[in-house]
Amino acid sequence: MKRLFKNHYKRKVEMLSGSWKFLADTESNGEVRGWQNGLPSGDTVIVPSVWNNELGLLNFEGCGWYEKKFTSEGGTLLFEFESVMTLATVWLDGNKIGEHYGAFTQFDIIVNDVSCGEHTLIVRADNRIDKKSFPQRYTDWYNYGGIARDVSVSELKGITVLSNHIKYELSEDLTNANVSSLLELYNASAEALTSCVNVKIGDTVIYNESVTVEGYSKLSLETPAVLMENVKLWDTETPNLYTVVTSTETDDYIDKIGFRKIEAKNGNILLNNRSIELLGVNRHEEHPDWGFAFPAKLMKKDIDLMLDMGCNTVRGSHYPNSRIFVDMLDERGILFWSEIPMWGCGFSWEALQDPDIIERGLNMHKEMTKYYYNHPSIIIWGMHNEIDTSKDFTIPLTKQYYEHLREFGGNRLITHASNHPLNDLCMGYNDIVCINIYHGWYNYGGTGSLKDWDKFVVDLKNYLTEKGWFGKPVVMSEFGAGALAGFHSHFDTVRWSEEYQRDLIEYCLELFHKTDYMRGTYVWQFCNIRTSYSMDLNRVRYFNNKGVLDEYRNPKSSYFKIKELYHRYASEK
Ligand code: ADA
Repeated sequence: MKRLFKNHYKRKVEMLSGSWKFLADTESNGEVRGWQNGLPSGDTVIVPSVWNNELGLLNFEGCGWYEKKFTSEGGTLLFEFESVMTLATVWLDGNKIGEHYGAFTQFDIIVNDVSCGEHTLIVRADNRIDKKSFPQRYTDWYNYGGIARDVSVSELKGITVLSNHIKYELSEDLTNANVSSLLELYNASAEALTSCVNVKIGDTVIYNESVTVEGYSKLSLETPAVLMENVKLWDTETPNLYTVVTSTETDDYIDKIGFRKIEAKNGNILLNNRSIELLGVNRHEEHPDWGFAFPAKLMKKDIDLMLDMGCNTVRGSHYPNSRIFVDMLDERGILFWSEIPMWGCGFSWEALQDPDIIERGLNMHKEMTKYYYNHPSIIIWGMHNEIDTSKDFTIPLTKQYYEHLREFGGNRLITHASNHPLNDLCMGYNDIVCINIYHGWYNYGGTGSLKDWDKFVVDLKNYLTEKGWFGKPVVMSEFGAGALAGFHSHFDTVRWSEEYQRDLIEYCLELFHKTDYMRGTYVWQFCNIRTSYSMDLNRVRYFNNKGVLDEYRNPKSSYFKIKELYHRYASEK
């Protein structure tokens, strides 16, 4: 898998990115026709990519078949898929080796006893939407299909390291850390084996023991806690990272961690015991030319733009982002909010009570915490976004997700983005309260004017007080307005003008910044995005035009206003 740094020195990893054969299954019967054994024909495409960018396939919803030939010494192979949209089925030399649901989380497949020589890997990516889909049909982003992030194949030898979560607790004064390691090992040979397993963080060895693993089996193991003294903290100004090398006699796994503490306390968000105001934007990892197959160099550009604007945080709305993007945030000291694509009004009341859907959401949380655990930049886990949290039946699923993230998600703040701020029943399961509201753009029973915000900040305080939740830090996780880049007006009431958007965002930011119980803002949104055709209403050009940059990253007037304000707020510290 592609990271910002080398992941393995001992393990032989081959990236399968590059040219693949592709065939759209317009009759949805490729399997009956035996395509799992090899595609009868096809075009050459470059993976990662989404097929919608190929001419003629913009609106294609169905199965896209991909074929890649590779050679290997054989033995035990590990296939890693960072993102296949949305239901993936995988065959190796005609044998089905795995299936995975969910467009934005990684999945891995281990195959034993593979022969030496040339092999055919077939992936069927199915982006059709049904009643159980995440997200559902009604969604405010585009339903792309394809292999959108990297694929790799590795040869596993002996006892191997599948993952290593570094758990730590910092001392009160944040100088020392009690560190342990949650290891997942796999024995890639048929017989039981014993190997020395060594875990090193920076120069400190925290584990070095002999471990036995049964043949072709996994072993989870938590190492005893070790005290690391005088640790260098990870912070926004000084994003100190430590390299973690986990090795066995035949394998290794390299990752990065940072030591930091995040807390919600007395109405404040504390990073390393210091109160911070979150100055952020919502960002989709999307581009009109590449869809969700987002190039790394554009990730860097987006980060440069966010820093220029004065952001110290970004919300990965509305799904886990590429690992390499989160690596970049780790390196540059930008705080990240990561969530699963359980998006809003698309989920009907019936869907929210469907055990399969609830389970699917839980599974996505499991995958998110599994793969993203070590990233210090992730300070917030988002459970869901704008589902109907005013109903009793949403409480148990929220509780379940909260408990999972609390137990397995490390030191992070847990929340959901609520568009029911004045009758939400789930905020008890929030470390911070996060609100999505669009006064001044959509009309929520108010006047549709900016002045509705003044009443709102009073009403919200009253509601939270009445429910006993006042004192949890409040973050305004979405607000904004559409603007067509280049459309200007002398009149500040002309919707879709850059001025209307700029003035609305300025009004909101100034109000929220001076509201003592609010501790952060995420403007909706970083840049315009292509959206689904089911969102006709208000979606001129079939884009969500609320970006402060257009989809090609050209700034609108609001970009400069945010830059002025965020830099001012940061200097007031
Ligand atoms: C919601 C949602 C966003 C986007 C936004 C809008 O709050 O969470 O994904 O759709 O509204 O632009 O209306």
